[in-house]
Amino acid sequence: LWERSEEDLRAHTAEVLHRARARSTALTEAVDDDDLVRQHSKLMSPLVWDLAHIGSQEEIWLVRDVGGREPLRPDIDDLYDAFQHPRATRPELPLLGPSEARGYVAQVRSKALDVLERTTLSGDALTGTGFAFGMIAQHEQQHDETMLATHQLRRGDPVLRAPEPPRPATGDLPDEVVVPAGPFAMGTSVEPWALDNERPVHEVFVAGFALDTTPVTNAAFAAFADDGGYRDSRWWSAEGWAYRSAHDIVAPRFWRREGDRWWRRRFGVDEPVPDDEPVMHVSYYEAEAFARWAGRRLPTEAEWEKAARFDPATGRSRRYPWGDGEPEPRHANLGQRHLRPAPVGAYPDGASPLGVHQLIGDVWEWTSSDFRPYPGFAAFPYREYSEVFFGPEHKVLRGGSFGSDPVAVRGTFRNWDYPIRRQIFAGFRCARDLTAAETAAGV
Ligand code: AVJ
Ligand code: FE
Repeated sequence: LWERSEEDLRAHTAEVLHRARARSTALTEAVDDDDLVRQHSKLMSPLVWDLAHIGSQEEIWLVRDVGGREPLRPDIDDLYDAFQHPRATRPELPLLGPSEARGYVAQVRSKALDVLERTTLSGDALTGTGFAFGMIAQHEQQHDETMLATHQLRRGDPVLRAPEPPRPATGDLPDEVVVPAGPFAMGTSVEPWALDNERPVHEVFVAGFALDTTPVTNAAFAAFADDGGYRDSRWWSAEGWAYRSAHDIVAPRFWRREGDRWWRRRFGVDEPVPDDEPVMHVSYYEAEAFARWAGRRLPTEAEWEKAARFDPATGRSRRYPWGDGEPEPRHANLGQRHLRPAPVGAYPDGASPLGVHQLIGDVWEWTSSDFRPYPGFAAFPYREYSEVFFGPEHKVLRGGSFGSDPVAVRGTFRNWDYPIRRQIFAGFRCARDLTAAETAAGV
C-alpha cells in the first residue's frame, strides 16, 4: 500500500515518532510535578506512569527487540507492565519521578532513533522491522489520548488550549443514509501498520440497513434525558439498568443541570452544552438505551466498517471514508488540533461515497459488537496486545476521536472498552433494519 523508498519510509517514521513525543511532552509539561504524580481518578494512571510506560515499551520493542541493544533499565520493566499493576494501584509504586521519567524517555528515544538509522524498514508488514516503529508510534499516541482523558478528569484551572473547530458550512443533511445489502471486504492484510486485531481481510455479508448521517448530538441526547430516559427501565438492558441504578447516573459524564439547561465542564472550562456537537462521555449502556428510546439500535462493527469503507462504484473497501489518502485537516477532527468534537456536518470533505459524515474523528463510536478475533486471526507481536481482551466483556468502538492521532485511526482500526466506561471520548450513532417495503423496493 505504501509505495515509498527506504529513505521516505525512514523520514515518515521519524516524523510520526516525533509528533507523538511532542504531544506527550506538551501533555506532561502543562501541569506541575504534583499534578503529574497525583491520581486524578481511580480509572486512570498518574500522568508520570503513562510517560515512563511509553518509554519502557519503546525500549523493549525498538531498542532491545529490533536494535538488539543492551537494556537501559531492565529493573523497571515490571513497574511499567500494565498487566502486573492495575491503574488503581499505580500511584503506590516506586515510580520514576517526573524529571527521571523525562530523562529516561529522552534516552530511550535517542537510542531508538539510532536504531532507526541502521534498520531496513521495508519488507512484509508483520515480519518487516518497519511495523515495530509504527506500533510504538501508535502506542504512544494511544497513551497520549489516555493522558488527555486524565486531563479532562483533573480538577483545577484550565491548562490546555486549542482553536475552535470549524462550523459546518453546508445546509441540512438527511437524517440517515441507506447502505445497500451485499458483501464487503472487512479488515486488512495490506495496511502496513494495521495491528493484529484488524487482520486478516475477510468477506462479510451485510444486510441492507439505514445509518445515521452523523453522530447523535447533545441536543438529541438531552431530549432523551429530559424525557425521563434515565428513569425508565424499558429502554435499558438488564446490565445497563443495574449499572445506571447502582451509580445513579442521570446524564452523560461531566454534565450538570442548572435551571433549565445543561452545562458541562471541559478541560477546566464551564460552558453550556452545545446543541449541535456529538454527545460524548456516554457509556455503551447509555448509547444502547438512547437507541431503544429512539426506536433504533446501535450498528454492528461490520455495518460501521462497511459504511466507512465500501465504495459502491467499485465494490472495493478503501482505507478511509474519503478514499485511500492519509487524513488531512479538511477530512476529520483528529490529533487534538481542537479540544472538542466539531459540530455535526463540519467535515463534508470527509464524508463517505454514500454520504455518511464524521465516521473518522470527533468521537469514538460505540458499536453493538463484542471484541472478537477475525477468522484467521494470529496474535502479533504479543498475546497481550489484543488476544487477552477478546470476549463478551469488551465492546468495540470505531472511528477515533478529536484526541486520536491519524497514525492510530483508520477505517479498519478497532478500539475496545468495558460497556460501563464514560471517561473516554466516546459517543455513538444509531442504525435500523430496513422495512420489508424498503427491502422490496430495493432502496
Ligand atoms: C486499544 C486503547 C484499548 O489503551 O488500553 C495501550 C491500547 N495497549 N497500551 C489501551 C494500549 C497497550 C489500549 N486500547
Ligand atoms: Fe500501553
